[in-house]
Amino acid sequence: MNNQKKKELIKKHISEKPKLVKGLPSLDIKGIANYIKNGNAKKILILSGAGISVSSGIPDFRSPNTGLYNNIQKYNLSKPELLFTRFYFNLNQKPFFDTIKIFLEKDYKPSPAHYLPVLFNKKGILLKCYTQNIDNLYKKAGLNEDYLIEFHGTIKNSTCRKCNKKYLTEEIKNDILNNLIPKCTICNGIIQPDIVLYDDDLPEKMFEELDYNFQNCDLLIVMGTSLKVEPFPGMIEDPKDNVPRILINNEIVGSYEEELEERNGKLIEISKERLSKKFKFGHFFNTRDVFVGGDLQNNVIELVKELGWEDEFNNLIDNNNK
Ligand code: CNA
Repeated sequence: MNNQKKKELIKKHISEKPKLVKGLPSLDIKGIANYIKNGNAKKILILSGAGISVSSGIPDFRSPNTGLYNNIQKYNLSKPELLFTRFYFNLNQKPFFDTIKIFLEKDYKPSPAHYLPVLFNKKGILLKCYTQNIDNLYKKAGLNEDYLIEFHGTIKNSTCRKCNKKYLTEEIKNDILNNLIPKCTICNGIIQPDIVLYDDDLPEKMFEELDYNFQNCDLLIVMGTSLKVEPFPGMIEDPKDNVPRILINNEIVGSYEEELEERNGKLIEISKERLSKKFKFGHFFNTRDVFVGGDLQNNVIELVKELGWEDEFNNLIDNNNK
């Protein structure tokens, strides 16, 4: 193709900036709120991570200076993720139990972000809420368990690694807080809270309905996650191309550029098709991806205000706290 032809083609593309997807008036909170208010979102999926519980008092993993990964340097691991592998747990349980103490030290309260799916469910527009969090705060906010998938397990329950006897973590909490490894009353095996470790298989149940939900959702809300732990990074690629996606987070993650940069120089290949499904914030061809930076709790409250559901939202929180 000669240069003149190329220029003409580029000009044609530029003058034909694609329209935003149906029902989405603008790429911001207002646009998403209008999309919902006008009845376009009846099957909302939420994907969330540790960032939504930071304001409740539980640190996330990867935030610089404050994340839990800052505190585990003392174990001299080549990378902090090792501490949460089954391999390492089998060698040495103490760092694991030390690190999870923080989840048991206080009676943490849900944040506004935990109440968002509760509100959507009340409005009949929540399809499912998938979380990587283990802190049980969605349930404390009153989210119906049928609408919640805790991908990485929950701190609430525990199991003996040897005989599978089930415990409530409340029963072994004092041992953990007193630096003792909790042991089974039946077989003396180690009792571990039901947190999924790297190398563990995720229960089949987690994947039930997953394809269906992602193919049928009409809005994806991602918040408080660095999208570093599979399968979440892959999950954002799954909604149909005409489905708006909003990322409410301190930093941009899961983006086309980030992915390109990460893969650069590495042997890991990512297909063009997958790459094309990453977030396209700021791109000329972005027709549906909204990034809202800054504190996510303020932005959740802003979204609820834009929806005009503030009173109902506040009542919901007040009633749950009574
Ligand atoms: P992460 O990797 O620590 O990422 C957290 C993300 O949230 C980062 O992108 C932050 O920038 C962002 N963030 C933090 N605070 C705010 C805020 N106030 N406003 C906006 N953005 C914010 O955590 P992920 O969830 O992505 O990683 C998955 C791990 C973390 C899972 O295995 C979890 O079990 C594990 N984890 C869970 C909890 C919990 O249950 N509360 C706490 C710590 C770690």
